[in-house]
Amino acid sequence: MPAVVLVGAQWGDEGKGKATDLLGGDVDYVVRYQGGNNAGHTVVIGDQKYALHLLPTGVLSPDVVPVIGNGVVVDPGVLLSEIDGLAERGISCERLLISAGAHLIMPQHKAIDKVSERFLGKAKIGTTGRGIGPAYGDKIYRMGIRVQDLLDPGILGKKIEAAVGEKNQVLTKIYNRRGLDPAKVLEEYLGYAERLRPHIADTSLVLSRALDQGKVVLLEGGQGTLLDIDHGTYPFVTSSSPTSGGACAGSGIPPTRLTRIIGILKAYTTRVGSGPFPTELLDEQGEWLRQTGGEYGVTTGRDRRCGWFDAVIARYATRINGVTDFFLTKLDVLSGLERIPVCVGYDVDGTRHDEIPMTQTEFHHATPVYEELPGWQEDITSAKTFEDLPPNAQAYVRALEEMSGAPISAIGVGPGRTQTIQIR
Ligand code: 2SA
Ligand code: GDP
Ligand code: MG
Repeated sequence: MPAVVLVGAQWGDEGKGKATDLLGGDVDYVVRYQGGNNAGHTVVIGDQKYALHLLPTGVLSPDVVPVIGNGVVVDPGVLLSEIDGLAERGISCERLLISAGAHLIMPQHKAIDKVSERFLGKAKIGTTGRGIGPAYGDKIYRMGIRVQDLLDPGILGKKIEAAVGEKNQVLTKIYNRRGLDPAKVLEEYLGYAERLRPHIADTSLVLSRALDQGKVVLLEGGQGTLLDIDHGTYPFVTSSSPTSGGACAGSGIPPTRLTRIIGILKAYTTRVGSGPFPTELLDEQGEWLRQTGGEYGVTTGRDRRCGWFDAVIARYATRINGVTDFFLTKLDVLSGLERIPVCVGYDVDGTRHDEIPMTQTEFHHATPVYEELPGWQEDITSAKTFEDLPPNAQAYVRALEEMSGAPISAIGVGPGRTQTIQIR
């Protein structure tokens, strides 16, 4: 009765969308358990490219039930446009289930996300501006409005009145912005309620029963380990728990039912938004990785910061998530390099660190200690087996596996559904 978690091992954009899609044929439910439409998960099927934000990637597999779990923050307007966009391309979201316990992103959350980032100036987080942090803030502050509130117009009206009233104080008095009209917000959300009603469910119960019946549930993480609110590079993180622990809290599936934790690991490192990034390349090498790897934000279009593989981070991801195996992605992007530096530890003010330093001050001071591995020149995008890879590419994979502390079970050699080598 397996429940499998798929988690980003770095700062997100490791290729989780493709990995989820790849497993789609063998799973019955795909569940988003945290985050919201800050995520951008790309899936390439034949000549069609899909960028999913709030919908679980499983929506692209006709026999999968896609589920938005209680840990997600839902922007209903965005969700409906995503559903409509897929419908225009012949993909039905009729099976979609949305947890009654998930929280709603409200217009005030988006307004505050944008204005507070401007207020922070140079110290900004570099958020996606989708209202994620403020929505989770209200959840923790017990002022949130949930999907189930859409089912009761009386309650919804009262909650919107209170929440918009409070945030109008913040918007007008602190940020000197115009407030929102609660009546208009209510009207807008009542419209969403009509369309979303058939999808709202007690998803934790549905998933528990499915597991009892021997169904396979895949819990699809957004963002990545280093963006986790607890275990990431705080405050330069997202406001949810992308790590495997978050999969339980955000879906209602208990830890005892998890059977496999797949870490998605890019063959180099990227990050979008502010915050420390020891292996970042600010030179033409970084630009080369960005262009060769197509490293641009799927949600905001921002340039992603790029750097070499960081084994300290990979080991950390193994430990924090309990990774059972890794999918290594984008190995093809590294073809053509003479030598490939890999970060094996940090120098922090003269002291060698083999683990992520305890404090963020130290992490900000970390400079990478590199080992260089020999590169390969061949195009590997058509490789079907591990043995098809050039010897140096095989050695690179084996070295990363050794340093990361968990076996690599699949290797991505291109964005396409079929461009994956299964190892075990
Ligand atoms: P937020 O909006 O509050 O979650 O932002 C807080 C930090 O989390 C980062 N973050 C992400 N990092 C990588 N990928 C994400 N999704 C998009 C993508 C990003 C995009 O797939 O490309 O399009 O810009 C994602 N979502 C949030 C964010 O950059 C902040 O550092
Ligand atoms: P996610 O947020 O983890 O789902 O990743 P994104 O979709 O934001 O970014 C990953 C990008 O890499 C997408 O454009 C994918 O199509 C692409 N991709 C995934 N796996 C591979 C791979 O093995 N090789 C190449 N070249 N691209 C890949
Ligand atoms: Mg992404």
